Amino acid sequence: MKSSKKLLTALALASCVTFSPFVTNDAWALFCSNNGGRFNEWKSAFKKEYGSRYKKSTLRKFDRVKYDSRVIALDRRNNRSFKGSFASFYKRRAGGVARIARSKKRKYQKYFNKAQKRYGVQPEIILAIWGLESAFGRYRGKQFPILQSTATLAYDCRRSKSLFFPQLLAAMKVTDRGIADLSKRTGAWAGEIGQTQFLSSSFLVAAVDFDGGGVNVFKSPGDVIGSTAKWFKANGWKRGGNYQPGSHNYRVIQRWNKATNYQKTIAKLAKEIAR
Ligand SMILES: [Ca+2]
Repeated sequence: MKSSKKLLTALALASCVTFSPFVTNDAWALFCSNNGGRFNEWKSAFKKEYGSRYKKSTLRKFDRVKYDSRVIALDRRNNRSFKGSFASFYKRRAGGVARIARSKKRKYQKYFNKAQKRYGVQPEIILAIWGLESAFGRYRGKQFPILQSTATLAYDCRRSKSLFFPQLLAAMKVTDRGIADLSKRTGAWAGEIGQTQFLSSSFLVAAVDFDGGGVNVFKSPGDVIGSTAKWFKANGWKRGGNYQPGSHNYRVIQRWNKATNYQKTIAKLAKEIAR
């Protein structure tokens, strides 16, 4: 349990990590490796085993994916954590966010109204997450092709079975359905999608077009707001309910990110935004 907690904490640091009830034993059908030597062999095995689930055009995109050693290096190096006091974490990550959040709330009021009406999720929850994950889309950091990062991590032995293999199946599905071409789109090194940093399995459930023109959680605030709200609804959010620690909705927040300091930060920051 200790190592499992550690990896979740470490991963969470990459940015937000959203976990869906997407557990599968599929990965047992494939081998894994801790270096790139057998990546092409693994890709062939993947296509043989799972290729029938996807269109030929999606499989051609998968064919072009390369083993990304930068991603593995970052995964190995990612030993920082959410440890330390909540107060210092909150100050570092949430300081000054509420003021900007309130101006974003005014600016995108119509989408927040729509999200609240359709999914029952209060604006301040979406704003807290949007601010923490990407400073409302201003922070991008170093970018990596999403399908490539996800495939590399799914092939790597450390977390392939527990986490990234299901993410690869979901990333392929997201691409296959035309929701977003994850062979072209880029994100943080662990394959996160858009301004609230969805993992693929979460995005598959949550993606919604809130402002026309297709789903674009990379650029469109309306789609970021709608999709994030939809994720909360899909994970059991009670319409307009209390979300402080101990409440039902707080347990939904706990599904968004496994790190305690992060969960508490979302609840406290949301309250501060709503004040
Ligand atoms: Ca849109």
